[in-house]
Amino acid sequence: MRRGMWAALTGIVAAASVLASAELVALFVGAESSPLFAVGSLVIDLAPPGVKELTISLFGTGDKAALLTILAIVVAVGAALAGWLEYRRRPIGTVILVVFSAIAVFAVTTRQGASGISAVPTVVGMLVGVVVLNALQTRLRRWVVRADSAASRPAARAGGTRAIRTAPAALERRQFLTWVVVAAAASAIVGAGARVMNAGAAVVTAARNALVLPAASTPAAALPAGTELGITNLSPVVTPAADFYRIDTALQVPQLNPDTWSLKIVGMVENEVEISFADLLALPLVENYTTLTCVSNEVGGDLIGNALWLGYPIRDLLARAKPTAGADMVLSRSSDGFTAGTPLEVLQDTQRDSLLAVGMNGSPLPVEHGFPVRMVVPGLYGYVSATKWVVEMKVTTFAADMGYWTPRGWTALGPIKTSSRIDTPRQGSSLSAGTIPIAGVAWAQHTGVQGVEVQVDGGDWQKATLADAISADTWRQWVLQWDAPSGDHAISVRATDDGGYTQTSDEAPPAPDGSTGWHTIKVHVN
Ligand SMILES: Nc1nc2c(c(=O)[nH]1)N[C@H]1C(S)=C(S)[C@@H](COP(=O)(O)O)O[C@H]1N2
Ligand SMILES: [Mo]
Repeated sequence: MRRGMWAALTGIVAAASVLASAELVALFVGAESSPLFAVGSLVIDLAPPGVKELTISLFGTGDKAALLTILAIVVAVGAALAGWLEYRRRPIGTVILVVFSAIAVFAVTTRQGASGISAVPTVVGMLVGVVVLNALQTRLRRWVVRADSAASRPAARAGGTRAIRTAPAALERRQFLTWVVVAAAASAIVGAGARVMNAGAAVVTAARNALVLPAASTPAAALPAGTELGITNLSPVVTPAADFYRIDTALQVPQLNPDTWSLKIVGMVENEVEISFADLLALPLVENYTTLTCVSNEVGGDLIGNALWLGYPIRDLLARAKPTAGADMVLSRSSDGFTAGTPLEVLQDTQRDSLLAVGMNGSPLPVEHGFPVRMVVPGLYGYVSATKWVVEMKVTTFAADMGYWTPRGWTALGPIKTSSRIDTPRQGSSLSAGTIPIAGVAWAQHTGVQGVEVQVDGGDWQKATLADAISADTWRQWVLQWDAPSGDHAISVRATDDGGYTQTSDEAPPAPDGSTGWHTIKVHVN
């Protein structure tokens, strides 16, 4: 009887470890991949109408809590049974655990918007659970074996050695209990912590989904027809948010609730300003296309993307705060501590729409791109300007302060270097002879791209055809129709900006202030 209860306990602790490790992994895969609520939702969806009405009439608005309590009881009873059966006969309990997990996998992967990766937390949880169950059961068996053998030994003969003979049983008992307590405590702490964080993330995702952004009072002009060349494998002129590169130091994407978000402007200002999300949305917002680029982008790399941003001009907020004489930098800070140092004059420039952005391509910012508010500054690399999850702007000086990357080997100022990339054909591709479009993108943010030239096998530079520009703040597509002779070829590209600068052939790595050199690809024409 007592043994049966200990065995049942191993099942409950194993189930707790399944849920705890699934919650932990869900922190990284996404809160919606947590099996706990997915199973709850599945039960709600599958419940016949009568049952639903009954629970609502019984528990009223507490119906969700009631459902979760019932679910917890079902899981606990099932787990206890699994532990007990595993003890009676291996591996029945393990099989039950796997079946329960499979139901949870079904629940998470059939949710709306789920993908295969949504199964990962539950599968990891299941594996941990199997290991925990078997480890605890092994300990329990050892204890039982020792205890039984001690009990079967005739007490009379043992005499003085009896204490020594029973010692192993006590030792095994203590070991078993230690394992149970450690596994249970670890599951409780890790599980509760991760659950709180996942619940927070789910709240933020729900707030984002419910958010309807106001229309811009100064909308962007409609995209000119000629900005898109329509060539296969050429990057679209506007990058969908889902394909937009992502760079940040956040191990875990910060989850900021727009209801409690605020931005403070502090430091060398006459008036400190604090603005809430609602205040921000009530201001006249502007829209513009800006191409973001990461300083770490290698020649030919893909750490660049163009989007339509909706936001409030930072210069107008700074005007309220009134920076004092001598200030030359704004140190913006994100909720997770990242900072960027941006020249004050760039943010105050009336010719440049530096935004406190709330929208990306017509939707609220995706959480991983800075929800609810980020900075977007045309012409500067992201590390000195594009703070996501921004919560503070400190007006200061370059002499007094440094952005996150400056003491780590990157320059304090980060204007984007004029550059260009070949998107098609791909490096190393094998093509059939004939006319082949060589096409790509070129950028010189806030200066503008004047021309793009292509060179084949070190020959003359040939002028590519440029797509229409959206603005000087965005990249531009280009194409050259190439009569491809058979053989091996090297193709290079270079851009010239509106300042008259033509890309240098000198190759420089990204550190400390951005890569240079021509993007060159090799192809084979049959
Ligand atoms: N909070 C925060 N914001 C950040 C960063 C970061 O690490 N943390 N990285 C910056 C860098 S280096 C770049 S290139 C851009 C990238 O923005 P994206 O991820 O939306 O493309 O964000 C900038 N903003
Ligand atoms: Mo970056």
